[in-house]
Amino acid sequence: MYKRLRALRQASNSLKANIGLHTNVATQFARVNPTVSQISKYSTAKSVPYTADTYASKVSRDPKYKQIENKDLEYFSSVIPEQSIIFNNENDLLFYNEDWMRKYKGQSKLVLKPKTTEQVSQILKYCNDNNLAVVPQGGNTGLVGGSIPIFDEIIISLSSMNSIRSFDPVSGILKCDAGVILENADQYLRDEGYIFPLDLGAKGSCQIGGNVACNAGGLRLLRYGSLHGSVLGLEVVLPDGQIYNSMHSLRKDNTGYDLKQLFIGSEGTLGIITGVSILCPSRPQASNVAFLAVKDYETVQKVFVESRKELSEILSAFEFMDLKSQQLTAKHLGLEHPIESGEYPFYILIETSGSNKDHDDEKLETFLGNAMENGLVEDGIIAQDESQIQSLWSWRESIPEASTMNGGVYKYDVSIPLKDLYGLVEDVNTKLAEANIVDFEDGSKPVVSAIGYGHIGDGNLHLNVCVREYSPEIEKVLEPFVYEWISSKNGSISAEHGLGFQKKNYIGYSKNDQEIQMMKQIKNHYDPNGIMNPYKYI
Ligand code: FAD
Ligand code: 2HG
Ligand code: ZN
Repeated sequence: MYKRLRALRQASNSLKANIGLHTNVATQFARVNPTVSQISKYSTAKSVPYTADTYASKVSRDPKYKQIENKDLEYFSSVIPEQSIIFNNENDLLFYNEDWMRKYKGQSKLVLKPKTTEQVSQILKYCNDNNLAVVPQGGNTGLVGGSIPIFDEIIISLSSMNSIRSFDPVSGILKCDAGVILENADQYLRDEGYIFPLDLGAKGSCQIGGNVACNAGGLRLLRYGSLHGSVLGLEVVLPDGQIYNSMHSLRKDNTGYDLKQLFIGSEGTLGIITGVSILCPSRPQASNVAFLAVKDYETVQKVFVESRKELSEILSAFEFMDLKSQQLTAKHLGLEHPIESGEYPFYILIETSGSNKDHDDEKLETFLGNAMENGLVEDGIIAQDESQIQSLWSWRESIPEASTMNGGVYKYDVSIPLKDLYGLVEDVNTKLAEANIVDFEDGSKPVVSAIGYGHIGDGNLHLNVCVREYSPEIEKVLEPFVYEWISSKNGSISAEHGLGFQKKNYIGYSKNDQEIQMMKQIKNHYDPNGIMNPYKYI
């Protein structure tokens, strides 16, 4: 059973007193690793329209790109075996053409699944020489329409490049193929006593190469930092077929430009990442998760400040969730909320990770005791074992899926200074109400609700506008309003999901003209024919 905080407060100021317990809901929670088969069942049953049709006024096929001919297929068949090629089979192509949100859909007729870096190189060189546009694809869990084609671009899937290359148990450096699934890499490291320095809800499907390509942030960036810090080297195939090899094992190397950084977050626009060398931390020996209820956003911030002060080196995650996100998740999972005692405006998940259980327990309990005493926390629970820890994380990781359950979702992943962060959700809800399209209950309006949650520890809000159907009218209410709002607070329009197709016209809200010009120069230098993931990014 979870240890309950409120009852402890009523009975005693010491959290060590062992009274007051929630009923055990841990076992009811299913671990959510959205695999391919799980993905579509939560989204709208209707078929997804082609992005080229939905956004016909914004994008048209560039005639400079050649269409696939028989001789191209013959060439690809000479490089990889027939079973690594999907051609003209609509059913088999569907997964690769449609995105996770079922918002974007391309019309590719060809998927290639190379097994080696050399094969990727031969394919890319051929495409470059013949003006064939390509989309690199990992697990296709990206949330900005970057991983699917817009027209007939060839999809190059890394899913068959999925081997661990090496692991050094002294330094903790893992070298692997780009197509290794994140959860598999973490499982491998678990056996070695290490942990992958990134964790996120799509871990069961997303790939390390995809994570690096969009510089994913995830649930523990607060502790382990960004991939810009932990990635030590990359192997990348450039559009002309050259293989850039920097699969280094060095933490420190100050010889010249740090070229690998260019590819971290480049979203498949500069080359195809085929190998990753990454520094992995030791797996924490002791973990705790607490789920807390608080009365307002102001208090979320106060609890964050206090947790950093009191938990300091053992704090490894600090997530916040608003009430509507919790109501949706409960409905989606068909479960009661972990804190069963009532509804509260905001919830917080705090994780500690350390090496000494007694020490960490004591620190967490003192912190929570103080927070209760000071009136910061209304109610809360602490996981009592590993399965409860997993259940509480699972609840948090289910929100992205829950947000799609009514039909669709407009997702915005934004960085905003903490004091203003939740204001965006409030103002978007006001804007939707003014447009008379928001309605949380009776199903009569196209927008269900705007919800907010995210990685408070990183200043990163996830604004999800849950809708019954995607529509240009709703999008017009939201954009550019959301981007203007963020810009007015000096935030970033993408904290972690990237630009993709969704935000390619809006980069100007976060980067100035000179920055955009320099990015274009880099793009033109490495990909002069523009074959890499066109119609996206900038
Ligand atoms: P894909 O979706 O296949 O591709 C993403 C982009 O990278 C595309 O532009 C693609 O062209 C490019 N790409 C993919 N592989 C390569 C490669 N080998 N070389 C070059 N380019 C490549 N993101 C976060 O940052 N934090 C989160 O907490 C988080 N949680 C998520 C939870 C869920 C349930 C879902 C569905 C998504 C979440 N995401 C999160 C978004 C997403 O960024 C991650 O799921 C993941 O990083 C994408 O990896 P992927 O292999 O699926 O890449
Ligand atoms: C998360 O933090 C992911 O759960 C996904 O970044 C957020 O779906 C979203 O908007
Ligand atoms: Zn996130």
